Amino acid sequence: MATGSEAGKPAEVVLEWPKQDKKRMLHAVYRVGDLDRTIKCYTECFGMKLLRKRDVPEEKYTNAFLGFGPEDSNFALELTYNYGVDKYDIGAGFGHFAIAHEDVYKLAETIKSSSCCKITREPGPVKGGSTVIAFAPDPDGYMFELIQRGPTPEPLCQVMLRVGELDRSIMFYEKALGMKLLRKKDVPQYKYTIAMMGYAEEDKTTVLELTYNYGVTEYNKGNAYAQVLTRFFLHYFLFRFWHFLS
Ligand SMILES: N[C@@H](CCC(=O)N[C@@H](CS)C(=O)NCC(=O)O)C(=O)O
Repeated sequence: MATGSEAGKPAEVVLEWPKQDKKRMLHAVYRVGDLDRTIKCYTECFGMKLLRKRDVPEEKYTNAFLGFGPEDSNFALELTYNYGVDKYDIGAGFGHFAIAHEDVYKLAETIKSSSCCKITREPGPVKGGSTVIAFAPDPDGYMFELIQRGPTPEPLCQVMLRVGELDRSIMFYEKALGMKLLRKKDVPQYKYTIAMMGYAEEDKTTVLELTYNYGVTEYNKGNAYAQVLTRFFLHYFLFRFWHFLS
């Protein structure tokens, strides 16, 4: 019988512990060039709330937390503004954040009529499928996918990352972070495969969408984002992990 890393325990037992826990994804942490500009876009266009803000002058940065509900129950975006830095390289490894909305056509109209955001992909069925989506980049260029979906407790529903080796990444998120593979979909006509990874169902919580583009084994990571935080164990142990690309 295979054994796990905890002395003498079978692998099945060692891997059982994450399932007993209330794990969830907490924050995505990334850098922006103008905090007020991003807060205006996320609140006025996307409908998020500014949850809190903290300035750390001794380290010359300010954080702002935004999301659709309180941080103790909802995923949040943790923006970092470094004094004097107004531009970052987002890289190609980051794909998008996704917002679930009951009427993507209406949301896209709200975004188009605002001065702070735009739509770069008009609402309509996803290529190769039927779900209605649209794309709206934020002022720094971080992409937001708008997904038409019924009411959900977590509208901030996906973080999409591109990976160079899908099975290896799936194993990492399963074994190291206790996530489950929720579904996998191959879209051969557009030459990519996606794997949804998370701690609960896709319509109830934020999930990681891993995208593998056929034949692409490496992505430029840029310098704009740092980490996604998850909560492990019942007491708050924040496990910071770097995006696992290849
Ligand atoms: N080559 C794409 C593969 C992933 C992909 O195409 N995803 C779908 C959403 S699941 C998409 O963006 N479709 C574009 C569209 O329907 O216009 C990428 O790396 O972003």
